[in-house]
Amino acid sequence: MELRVENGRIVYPFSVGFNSANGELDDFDTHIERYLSKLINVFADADAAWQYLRDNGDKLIYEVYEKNIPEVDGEIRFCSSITYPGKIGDEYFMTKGHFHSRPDTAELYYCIRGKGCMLMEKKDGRYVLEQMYPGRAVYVPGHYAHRSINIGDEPLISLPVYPGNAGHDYGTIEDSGFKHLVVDRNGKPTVIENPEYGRM
Ligand code: PAN
Ligand code: ZN
Repeated sequence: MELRVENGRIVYPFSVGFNSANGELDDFDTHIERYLSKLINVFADADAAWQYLRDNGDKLIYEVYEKNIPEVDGEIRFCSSITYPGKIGDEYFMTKGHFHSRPDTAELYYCIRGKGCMLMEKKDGRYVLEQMYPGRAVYVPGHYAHRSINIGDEPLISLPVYPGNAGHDYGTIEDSGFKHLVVDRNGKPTVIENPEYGRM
């Protein structure tokens, strides 16, 4: 259904359908698709990313369906975030990750399908990894960059909810990356230091 917005605010209640099998949001306003060809530098092993492209062609790594909730204080934005299974080298498919432009704003991710983890990392490099699986919610406090990582073999589907005025700061992560990576070591997700940190 159409959102009713007046003076930049939602003025009428609505509900929305969420497909827990494929993550699609009914009547979405925006659909973002992130393909590997545009994410080469997101993965620590760029050579492995190029090799993947040569071997398989381009690949949808993750996608997001959103409603156009006004990005202002007092509103609540939410979306459907779907990260597909796979690896580049030994690094799992994942989202770009970001800080919020208003860095003190928090976020809640409710996991609907799949198996993954949320890497949360502060600017000083301190990090926390939380598991994501159906029925589990992850609270991301302010000042933590966050990225969802699919460590399973089916789509990782979650419903992130965050303050309307949070905004997205992608530049900080684009410039230096996360200090930590989650990689497959003998079939087990393992956190390592990012050898490319600071020189992405
Ligand atoms: C989420 C993310 C979504 C996609 O809605 O935006 O999972 O990840 P990237 O934004 O890192 O590409 C969120 O954290 N919003 O604030
Ligand atoms: Zn966020």
